[in-house]
Amino acid sequence: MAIKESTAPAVNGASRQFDAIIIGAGFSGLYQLHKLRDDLGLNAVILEKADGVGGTWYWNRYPGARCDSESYYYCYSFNKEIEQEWSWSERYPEHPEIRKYLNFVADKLDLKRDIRLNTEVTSAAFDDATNTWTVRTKDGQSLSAPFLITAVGCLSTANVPQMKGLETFEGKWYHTGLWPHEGVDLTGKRVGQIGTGSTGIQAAPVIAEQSQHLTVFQRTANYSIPARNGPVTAEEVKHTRENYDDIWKLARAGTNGHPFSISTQSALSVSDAERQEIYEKAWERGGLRFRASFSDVLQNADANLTASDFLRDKIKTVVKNPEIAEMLTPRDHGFATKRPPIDSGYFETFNRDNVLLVDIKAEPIVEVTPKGIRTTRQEYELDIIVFATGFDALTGPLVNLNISGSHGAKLKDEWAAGPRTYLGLQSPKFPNLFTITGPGSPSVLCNMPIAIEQHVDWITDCIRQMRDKGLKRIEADTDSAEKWVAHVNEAADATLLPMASSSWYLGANVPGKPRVFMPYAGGFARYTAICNDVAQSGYRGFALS
Ligand code: NA7
Repeated sequence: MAIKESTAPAVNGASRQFDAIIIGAGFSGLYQLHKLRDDLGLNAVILEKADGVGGTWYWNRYPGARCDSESYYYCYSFNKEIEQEWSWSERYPEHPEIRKYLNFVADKLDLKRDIRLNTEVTSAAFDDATNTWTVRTKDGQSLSAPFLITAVGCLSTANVPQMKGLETFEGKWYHTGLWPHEGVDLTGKRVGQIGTGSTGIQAAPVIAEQSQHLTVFQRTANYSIPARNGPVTAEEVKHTRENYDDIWKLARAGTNGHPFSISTQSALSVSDAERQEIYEKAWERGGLRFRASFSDVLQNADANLTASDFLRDKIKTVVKNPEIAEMLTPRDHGFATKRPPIDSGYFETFNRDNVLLVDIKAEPIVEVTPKGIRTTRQEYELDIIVFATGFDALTGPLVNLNISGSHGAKLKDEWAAGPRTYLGLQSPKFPNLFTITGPGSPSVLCNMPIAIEQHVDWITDCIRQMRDKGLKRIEADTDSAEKWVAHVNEAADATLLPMASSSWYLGANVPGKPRVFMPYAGGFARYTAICNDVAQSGYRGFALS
């Protein structure tokens, strides 16, 4: 089947009234449209700002952009045919392949006729009298539906730091999450990269190879585990296809939606030699599974220290210059208390002659100049600045939709002190609005497609039950949301996650953002059981009418 990245506007282009409006055509929106339209028979539409499907993967096209979940489980599990027909080429899929996959799914399920591309939502308002959402778009459309579902992703609002003098820069600058589709020719260029999170760690080795010179401006040193990327063999594809039922069962039973179990033994219960051997094996295997080497890496500070020390030592063995190795060694937070990156030659990059590391805690950036970046120590001349500075995560994409709910309540105001949701699925005062992978759900702590499918299935079932019972309105109780927020905090506090002071899980990367731990850290399986229980109880904690 020929797969195109973009399609013409949807067939239902003239309609204004729907049963459900979905915002966003990434993993979440596509599956939600399929469920509502093809399972429930609803008249549903996706509104998508971009000119193609893909969501996060439509926008993130920076050099080296690929998924950190392994391809065989970074995909949908709901359709056997898709599972059996699609094959991934690499252990970690690169961004074009993920877009190709999502286009394949959209074509296979004939979703594109109900997707309005190039349609940016500028506001959404709820009318209490009619229990209807009205959504307005940049191109002047006004569409309404009883249900509004956001499928806008967690990492879709770029965080571009307000740097003095940026407008005077004579070269070009780019944010990794808004990378030009035609690519950027880095040949012969002096590139400055700001940011060493998962994105920066993926991008630096590729930029270093393509450019004349790379200067990495590092604010916080990071841990990273080798991805050990490589081609997927025909035998692996066969094995995966034959075992998908077990793979999904395992993924859903776990903490992070990955099809591997976290070890049940404590890092402190084994001898030093045994522990070293286990970490070595995990290091050689590569990938996020390293985190699962012991049961308490994220629960016990002493256990965490063993993993952190192991990874710190690895930096020393890879990076030849001891001073640079020390600059690259994280000292302020424990391994995996921030989202752990995985890499393909990140630390090795600093052994190259054309790469320079600048510690901007030791020499803070003062300003961007016409010629480059000036720190307190010197000016670095650059042709291109790459902001790998992350996102206004989880809340940014929702707040930016300009949503007003019951009696004009604004989401922006309601969440001014941090997101207040019940199960990460709904927020009080916003009836009939569902937020796929919203704050307060496992979302970014999870392999995303698994988290997305669980939310979409729950939402679809809820709408089905409302329809069957003739109910028109569902709204989370304030009390349930307060209790849920307290539980989200309690779940985070049972881990070491809140201890990383510069983590985007806490909103710490965006100046002025309230410091609240946003995703649900209690584990995917536990979360699913809570959601199922709420549904089975007749939607305890929600007001239905
Ligand atoms: P992250 O993980 O938020 O990383 C952003 C990086 O940019 C990080 O090193 C930040 O340092 C740095 N940063 C942010 N703002 C500034 C300013 N103003 N000056 C200097 N440095 C700055 O974003 P990513 O895109 O790498 O990854 C996001 C997620 O996408 C990732 O976790 C995966 O889930 C996929 P800091 O650490 O805050 O000191």
